[in-house]
Amino acid sequence: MSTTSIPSLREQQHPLIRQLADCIEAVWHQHLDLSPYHLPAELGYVEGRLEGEKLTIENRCYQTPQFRKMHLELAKVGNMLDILHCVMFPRPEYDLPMFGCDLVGGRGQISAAIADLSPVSSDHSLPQSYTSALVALPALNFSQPRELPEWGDIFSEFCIFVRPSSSAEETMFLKRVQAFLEIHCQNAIASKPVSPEKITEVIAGQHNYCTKQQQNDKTRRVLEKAFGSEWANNYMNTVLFDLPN
Ligand code: BLA
Repeated sequence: MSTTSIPSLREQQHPLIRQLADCIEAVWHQHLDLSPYHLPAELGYVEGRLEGEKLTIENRCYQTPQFRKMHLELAKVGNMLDILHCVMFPRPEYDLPMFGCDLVGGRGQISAAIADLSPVSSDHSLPQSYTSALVALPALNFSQPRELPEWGDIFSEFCIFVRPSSSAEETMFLKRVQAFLEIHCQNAIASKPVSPEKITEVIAGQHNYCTKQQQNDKTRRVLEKAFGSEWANNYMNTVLFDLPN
């Protein structure tokens, strides 16, 4: 284990992952009032081994008045697997959706690109201000859409889950994530705290989101193989998808 991270993983990642990481941080810095968020000790930068290859994980984490945790993670397994994972967890006092994004690639090709603003209300609808902004975005056509797994009922009708098949499609994905983030940040800073009853509903919605994401066996398997099942379980439950209080 090491606490230094030079050179940054970012320079070694697939170009789309690098561009998306830069884009996410640029939008965050531009719109939000960021403070550091401290991850559990020893989990900011981690190294393990997966099938003889080195697995490196690099985390960046912030918080703001509206978000209790904004997590951007880059991971790399030798030359086999490049991963970007990002989740913005709103404070439950605000009725805001969950922004989530995952990019998984290897050997020059991104196999999975997913991004969404996922609802947390009990009727599975987004706040009206989000819906009106999202329906106004142009419809996108990707040549290789992917099927969501069973636990994917948490995602909204605006979710994009594709295998980008050209650099034009990679750019289309990048621009759509940027639009999601801008809509999200603008709505978040304009939002007002909600009633105690609504807070209870938001917590339940975030709880459901995290519990479903913890069922992603593909993520779990990568982490288990490199670090063991206990470590993987702890990492998924405390860093990737910790439950709100
Ligand atoms: C898929 N996630 C995957 C896959 C891998 C990982 C290897 C399979 C890729 C493929 O099928 O082409 C691995 N993802 C990781 C690892 C980390 C990670 C190791 O983030 C972290 C260290 N996952 C998320 C978030 C979303 C998400 C925030 O972390 C969505 C907002 C979704 N990832 C997601 C989905 C799949 C996936 C839906 C496809 C799962 C399936 O097909 O069963």
